[in-house]
Parts: sequence; C-alpha cells; structure tokens
Amino acid sequence: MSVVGFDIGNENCVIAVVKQRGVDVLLNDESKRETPAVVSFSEKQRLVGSAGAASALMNPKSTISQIKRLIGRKFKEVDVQNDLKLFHFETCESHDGGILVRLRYLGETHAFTPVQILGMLFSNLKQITEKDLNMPISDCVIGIPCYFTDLQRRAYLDAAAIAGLKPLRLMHDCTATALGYGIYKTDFSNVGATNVVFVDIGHCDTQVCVASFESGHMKILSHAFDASLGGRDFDEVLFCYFAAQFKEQYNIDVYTNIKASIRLRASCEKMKKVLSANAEAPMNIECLMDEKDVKGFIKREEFEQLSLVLLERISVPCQKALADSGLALESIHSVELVGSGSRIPAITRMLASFFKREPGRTINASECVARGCALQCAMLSPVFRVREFEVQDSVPFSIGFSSDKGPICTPSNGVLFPKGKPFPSVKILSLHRSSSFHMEAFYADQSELPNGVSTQISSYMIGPFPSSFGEKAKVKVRVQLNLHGIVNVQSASLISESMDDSETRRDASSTSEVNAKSDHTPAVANDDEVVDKARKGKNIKRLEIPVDESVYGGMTKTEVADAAQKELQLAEQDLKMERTKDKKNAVESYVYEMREKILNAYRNFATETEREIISRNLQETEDWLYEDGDDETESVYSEKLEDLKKLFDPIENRYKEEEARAEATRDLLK
Ligand code: ATP
Ligand code: K
Ligand code: MG
Repeated sequence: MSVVGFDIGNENCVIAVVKQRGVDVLLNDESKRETPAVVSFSEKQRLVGSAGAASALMNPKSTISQIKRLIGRKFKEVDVQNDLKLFHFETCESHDGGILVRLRYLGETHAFTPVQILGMLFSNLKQITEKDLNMPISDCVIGIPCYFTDLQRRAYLDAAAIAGLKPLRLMHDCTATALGYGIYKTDFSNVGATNVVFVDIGHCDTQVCVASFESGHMKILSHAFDASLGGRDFDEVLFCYFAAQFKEQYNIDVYTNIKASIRLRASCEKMKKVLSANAEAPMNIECLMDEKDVKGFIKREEFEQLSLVLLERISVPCQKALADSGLALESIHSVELVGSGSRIPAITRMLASFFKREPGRTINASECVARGCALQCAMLSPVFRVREFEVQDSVPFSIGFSSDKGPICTPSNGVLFPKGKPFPSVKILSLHRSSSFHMEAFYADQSELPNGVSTQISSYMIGPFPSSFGEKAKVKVRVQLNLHGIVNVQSASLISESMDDSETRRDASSTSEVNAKSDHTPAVANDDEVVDKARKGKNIKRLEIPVDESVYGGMTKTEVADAAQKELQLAEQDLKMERTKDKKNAVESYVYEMREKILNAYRNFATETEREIISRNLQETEDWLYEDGDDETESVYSEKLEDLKKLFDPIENRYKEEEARAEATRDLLK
C-alpha cells in the first residue's frame, strides 16, 4: 500500500509520495519533478507529459493542454469561449451542451470529452508512480481549485476512475498547502490561533485562503479566487505586445499562423521568467514566419507597466478572503506565497503593500500542493501512521435544497450548507410526504460562483413508498457534503412511530450519532424541517426507500465504464507502438554489434565469402531502417532480426564451440 498526492496543474503536474523518511516528489521519465499537463496524439500513438509537450509544435491541432480549464464546463460559457480562443485544438459542443475535443488519430476522427483527456493525464501520472514504486497504486489524494463546482469535482472522480485511481479525497489546493505548512510546525503560539494567508498563483488562476492553526489542528476560515488570472495572462501581455510590434516591424501577423503563435507564446513565457531575475530580456526567434527572423527586447519596468491591470486584480481575491475570514490585517501572522506564477517580483511587491508585510517564500512554491495531498492521503490511509492533525475545510459555495414544494425550510431559505461553514457535514431533513417526490440540490448564490457557471447541481427521485404506508408519512432524508466537497442524498427513510422496542433503541442511537456530526442550524416548526436535535425516547420504526440521483451534465456509470474501456484500448495501442520501437531498436543494435564482432572477435570463424555476405546484409538492413523500414510493424522487425540471426548463428556457434574447447583445455591443464 502506498499513499500518493497528485497536483494536476494547467501547466504542470506534480506527484508526491509519502515514504519512510518523509514526503518525496517523484521524477518523471525525463528526470523532471514537474510533468507538463499535455496530451498529444502523434501519428500512431499518444504522447503524454514531457513527450506530449515536445510534440506540440509538430502536432498543434492534436495537442491538448490546459484541459483542466474545460472540465465540467459548458461549451457556451463566456469564460470557456475565451479560453478556447487561446487553444489550437478543435472543439465543439456536445449534445448536452458540454465540450468535445475533436481530432484525427489513426486515420479516424475522434471526439473526446475533457474528462477522457484528463483520464489520460491521470493514467500517465499513475504509470510514472507505479514505475517508481514498483507496485500498482490506486489510493490517492488529488488537489483541486477551491472554486470547482460539484460537477467539476465529480468529473475529476470520473477521470480518476477511468485511469484506475481511487481518490480518497479531492482536496482544495490551498488546504493541501496549508496542511503541509502546518503539520510539522512546532512554533505556533500557545495563546490563541496563528492565522496565515496562503496565496497560490498558478498558470491560469489565483487562489487565496486564510487558515488558522493551533497545535494539532487547522481550520480554513475562508477561500477566495480569481478563476481567470494567472501566469498565462502575463504571457499574453507580452504576446500581444510583440505580436503588434512584429506586425509593424516585420509585416507578419502571427495570429494567422498557428506554429508562429505557439513559438511566440513560448518565447514570451521564457522572457517573463527571465524578467523575474533580470532587469531586461531579449527575444530572438529564427524563422518565425515568412522566413523572417525576429528580434525583440523589453525592460522589466515596461513589462510591469503593461501588466498593471493584472497586478491590481490580484488584490481582489486577497481582499475577499480577508473579509470573509472576519480577521483584521493585524491578526494575520504571515502571508505565504506559492504557485510558480507568483515568481514575478512585481506580484510580491503588490502583495507586500496590500498585506503590509513581506510575503513569505519558505514553502516550495511548485510542490506544496502535491506534498500536502500526499500527507492527507497518508492520514486517510489505515496503514500509515502520521502525526495527529485535524484538518477542517470550509464550504466554498452555499448549497441549497428544494423539494417539489419549493425550498426546504431553513432559517436561510433553503440553504443547507452555507458558505464558510466546515465540511464534510451531514444534515438530516425531515419532510412529510404521501408518495414519492423530487428534490433538487443547487447553488444558492450565483454571485459566489465563477462567471457564468450554472446553479443547478443534481436532482433526486425519492421513492416509491411501499403501499402499507398511509397518508403523509414522515420522511427523513440524509444529505451529505462529503470529503470531496460533493453534495448528495445518502439515504431516505420512512419513519413511523411504532411499538417495537429493539428497533427503537437502534434507531435512536444512530440518529444522535448523525446529529452530532451536523452543525447546528435551528430546526423550524414546519412541514419540512432540518432536524438537528436527537429525538431520544420515541418509538420509531424506520424503512429505507430508494433514492435515485441524476447529476446535471454528469456521466452515468455506464459512460464511465465505457470510457475506461476506451482508455485501455488507447493504452494498448501506445504499448504496441512502444514495443515496435523497442524491436526496431533491437534490430539496429544487432546490426552494430555484429558489424563490430565480424571485424574482431568472429573474424577468423567466417570464410571470406561469409564475411562479404554478412557485411552486405548488415549494410542493407541499416539502409532499410532509415528508408522503407523506418516505420514498420513489430512483426516485420522481428522477422528481420531472425533473418540476420540465421546468417550469424553458424558463425557464432563456431566461435562458441572454439571457446568451449579452449576452456576445456585450460581446465585439463590446471
Ligand atoms: P494552475 O494552478 O493554474 O492549474 P499550475 O499549477 O500548472 O497551474 P504553476 O506550475 O504553479 O501552475 O505555475 C505555472 C506558471 O508559473 C506559468 O505561467 C509559468 O510561466 C510561471 N512561472 C514559472 N517560473 C516562473 C518565473 N521564474 N517567473 C515568472 N513566472 C514563472
Ligand atoms: K502545479
Ligand atoms: Mg497549481
């Protein structure tokens, strides 16, 4: 059993594993600690991660990056449309308003959902992990943005299932960072809590959370975010600047040329990084477009001037998180800055002036999310012993419930899980119904959500009731906001007051247990109510009735299973291509090996004619490998290898016989 944490970024993925001596970040096939979040479909196989990123320029239309942006989104959302403008792969709207990625692969047109593409990334990360640990894995904890909706969270679970992973928790990025920061810290003051602000600026988003630490305990007080503000927006500032400049200076319009825009964007990202450490940066791109080499140059001040609006926007979520935490600036102990997008010096300056103190940079900015997730995974796993540390997260968006009759009656008009309250959490609803009925979960406040996101979550059919139940039965509905931040109706039961004593005792105890977990919304005297008080001493009979869930825009179990099957097929093709490559390499190595041997060790064991035939064959095979044989099947390479071996075996045998004889003679002489 091993415990793994994954950070799936828009740009980079990080894998962390808890090992004997602490948390390790794993190296990928290229010995890098970060793996690009890229899936590329080359001619005959998929290239994921570093290989995918390397093939982007060759296969711009079938290389998919930043897929996290499209998970659980609708095609027509304004933010989605804005993102799609930056991407070079083709997309279209699916029958249910979702997104499909369309591309040509193996001579056919394929349409993949973002969840499938994410599943491919997960598969790759799983492979890297299994290779490193040398054992199969499935348990993991995966970082997610705090602004992910219910649908996006479910989509992550589906993608993980497609890859054969089992997330024990989807964990908010900043919560994971805070956990890694707090769990081994021993210098928290003994009087009162230590409050820390975490600011994570990634490639596409900015997240801020305020956490409160006491020894052995951590509580998230608030989350805030800008879902569309990250390193990529700073790249875009440079991109627009140079695109305009090159148009004027060289008369080329990179917007009309995919490869040119990919290369210019990559150059701008590089330039931005140079500007983090230098006062100025040059740009040189050979043959960018129309066979023109381009040169550019910018000073850090100019870049900061161009980025002023972006820099100011970063303070908005900071302001919000602080306000929602209910803390004054003076009560903040420190500000910790993470996410590689935050490495721009002007960002640090801006935050320093906003929080009136220098932000700390003690946390590993690119690995903290994965490390925190790995720790959480260890804490959730029964086989690992980790320091006792309680993590209490906070509900990012208020969630309400309604039934056929309208909002469930609560003091806050149908809001069951108010924003800012701790989760996971369970609520028991008490309703009076005479037959099966319908319930809806929804986001109660559109203004809390990212731009244009639907407030619909899921709907539930509860029933049918058994015929033995008469008019207006009392129904208890158990609603849960689980560890992933996903809401669902866990169960529903019909309650009748009955005489059966043994049933009674059991029921009363389980009810009070449930209520102990729930937080204390006062019950309302009405037909519908949120039950929070344990009702001891009543004679209660309980009968479970079916609950049928359907999630707006979600995948069915069958669809997930089909996607997993499809993923296996695609992986099989990739494997086949890997085996083919290996076989081809084997032919090539054999040619070199035998050429060397026939000139040296085997020289005296072959006749002149044999040597000539063999040399000719080796040369022919080598030429063939570079020409007609460059792209053959595994069996063709195998055959080729066998043919060569047939030529060589007699000579090799003579050599070995002689070796054996010589050895026997040596033994005799001993
Ligand atoms: P997200 O959190 O949005 O999903 P991510 O986790 O992949 O994305 P990070 O790896 O935290 O994002 O950050 C990537 C961003 O950091 C990129 O925009 C990259 O250009 C930027 N970046 C990396 N190094 C530097 C640097 N030295 N100076 C400025 N920006 C940098
Ligand atoms: K990352
Ligand atoms: Mg990130």
